[in-house]
Amino acid sequence: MKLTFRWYGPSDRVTLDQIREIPTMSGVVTAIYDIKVGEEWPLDKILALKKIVNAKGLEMEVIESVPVPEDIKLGTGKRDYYISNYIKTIKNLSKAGVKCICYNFMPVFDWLRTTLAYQNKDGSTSLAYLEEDFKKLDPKNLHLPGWDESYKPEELQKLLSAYQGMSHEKLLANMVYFLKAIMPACEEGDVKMAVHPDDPPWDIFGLPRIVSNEKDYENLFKAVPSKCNGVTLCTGSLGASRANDVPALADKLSKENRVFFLHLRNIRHFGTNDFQEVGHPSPCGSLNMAAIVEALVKNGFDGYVRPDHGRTIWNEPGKPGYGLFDRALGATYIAGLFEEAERRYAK
Ligand code: DNO
Repeated sequence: MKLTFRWYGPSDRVTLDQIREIPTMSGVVTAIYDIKVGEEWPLDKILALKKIVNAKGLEMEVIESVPVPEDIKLGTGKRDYYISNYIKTIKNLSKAGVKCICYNFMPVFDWLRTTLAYQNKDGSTSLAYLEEDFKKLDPKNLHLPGWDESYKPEELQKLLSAYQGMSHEKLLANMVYFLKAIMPACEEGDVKMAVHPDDPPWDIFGLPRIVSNEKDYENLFKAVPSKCNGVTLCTGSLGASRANDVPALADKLSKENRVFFLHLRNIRHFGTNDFQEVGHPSPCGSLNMAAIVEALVKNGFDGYVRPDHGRTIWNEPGKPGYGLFDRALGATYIAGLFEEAERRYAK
């Protein structure tokens, strides 16, 4: 496996110099953030970013994310235009040596929490989802923590009404249409598409979500069997649902060679649907991290791994979930889990 770290580009408070000092770190997972969703990423911009990363001895083989425009998810008349741009971006990324693209297919919203500063007993804070607070949210007047408010309220309303009547089947058909169109470029350029699961893995605000569980993955791979169609296995996202057995999913998907990228983090369940993010080690939460890693390694997993959201610890300022300290602790824990599993299953 290759251990990587998410880096939000040159303006990230966490620097490449800090990242490269984390033991066994191979590279960063990053993106170009100043291009409008749906537009082509020019090759020169990609190469300029890669140069900055490589200059520090780090690789840039994974992009998270190339966002999928809502027109593609909705299947509007403009989707073919956006798909052709997406294909151009894939080709440019491939030319720059990118091997894996993480994306999601969640309508309107990406990950969703009700607080970014859940108070832990040890003094740290973390992201959490509390069902009771979620029920109080009004999609017509939304101020979600972490939500970048990229839509003006009237734009959001327009978008939400465009999704009126969108079924799971229709959304899947739109995803399949998109994937079938881009797979030839991926196969030619050896770029793996790794869909991130829905977070949390259930429908929200009446919007369908279709990358939430084993059945969803079955439908997806049946419809688009290409070897470049795979997943970002995000343990914290999938694990937020008690119905998902994450080690079993890791086993099944890696046996099928569908796991290209791994987001490792732990969560703790409480209540019915409530969960909070915790430190990475198994004893901190509800997931068996060692069993997940073991399942993957046993099946020959050789993809990219990154520590996912950390808690805010040691009063670190900055982006909740994406500070340096707790993610670096997570990285060394992950390196340890892999070292042991790889030793045990060495061929
Ligand atoms: C949250 C991330 C997600 C992820 C996207 C992929 O911290 O894991 O925002 O990057 O869903 O498109």
